Amino acid sequence: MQDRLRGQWVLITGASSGFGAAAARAFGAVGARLLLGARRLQRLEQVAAEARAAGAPEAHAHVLDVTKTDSVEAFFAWVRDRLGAGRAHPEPLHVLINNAGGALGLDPVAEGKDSDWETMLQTNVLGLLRVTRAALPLMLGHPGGVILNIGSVAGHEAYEGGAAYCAAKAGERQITRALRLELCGTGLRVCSLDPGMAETEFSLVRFKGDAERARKVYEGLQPLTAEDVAEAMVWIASRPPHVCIDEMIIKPTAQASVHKIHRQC
Ligand code: NDP
Ligand code: 8X3
Repeated sequence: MQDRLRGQWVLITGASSGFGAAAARAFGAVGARLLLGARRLQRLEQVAAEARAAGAPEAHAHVLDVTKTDSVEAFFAWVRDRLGAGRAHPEPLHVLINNAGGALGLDPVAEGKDSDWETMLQTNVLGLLRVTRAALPLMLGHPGGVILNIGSVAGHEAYEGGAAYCAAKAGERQITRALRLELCGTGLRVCSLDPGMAETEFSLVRFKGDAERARKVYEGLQPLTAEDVAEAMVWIASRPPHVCIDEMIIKPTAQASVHKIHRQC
């Protein structure tokens, strides 16, 4: 089944760490060709090298800030070049993974910071929209393509201190559903993969570099790894063209809900 991805072009946003970096290696291992974007170019180039070492015939990196329309447009000009724009038969983009995002802060609304709220909505919601708008012309007319958006359990359940992040990920779910309706009949698939607790740089970013606070989030339980989530991405993207995984929730066994977590300590 994963042979279906061999030679296909897979674009991953937020590929410099966590899920995106693990996805680059996992898609590389099944022979996909990769287009990787994030703000930290040096990290991204290192991930591209790892993906090639894992088996990717090609893995290219380019700086991308999904919060800025100019940056998204420059990134897609580069993508079109990689796909052979200008040639008689440019190649299509087969898989788009909208993964760039994250949370900032865990403040209750009463103490919330405009800059945190704005960044969360810019990356998780508006960034996803901008990237998808730019990618669609490269996918339409090529049935079987996949748009895979990374949501979260936070889009399903609210928690204290998570108002803006939960709103952003609920927004991602609704964008996914709207796109699924808009693209019905094109042969393109639109999917949401919604993970629970996974140990990446997510909490380090949320707590603005406070490594001790980030570590405590996962204390006493076995969280998901980035590789667990990347494996699910490869599975979703490698279903036969008539199969669309509309939504998948993936959580650590110890996490029954955002509030019900079994910790052994
Ligand atoms: P990481 O912090 O490890 O990775 C986040 C990635 O997003 C980085 O590559 C970062 O790259 C990129 N990114 C952030 N802002 C931007 C931007 N403005 N433009 C382009 N890229 C950006 O966290 P995860 O891997 O855990 O997070 C990946 C996705 O998964 C996010 O959408 C997150 O909300 C979601 N998620 C995470 C869960 C978890 O528990 N870890 C659970 C559920 C969902 P750079 O800084 O180089 O730009
Ligand atoms: C990340 C998972 O539960 O911290 O999306 O919101 S959670």
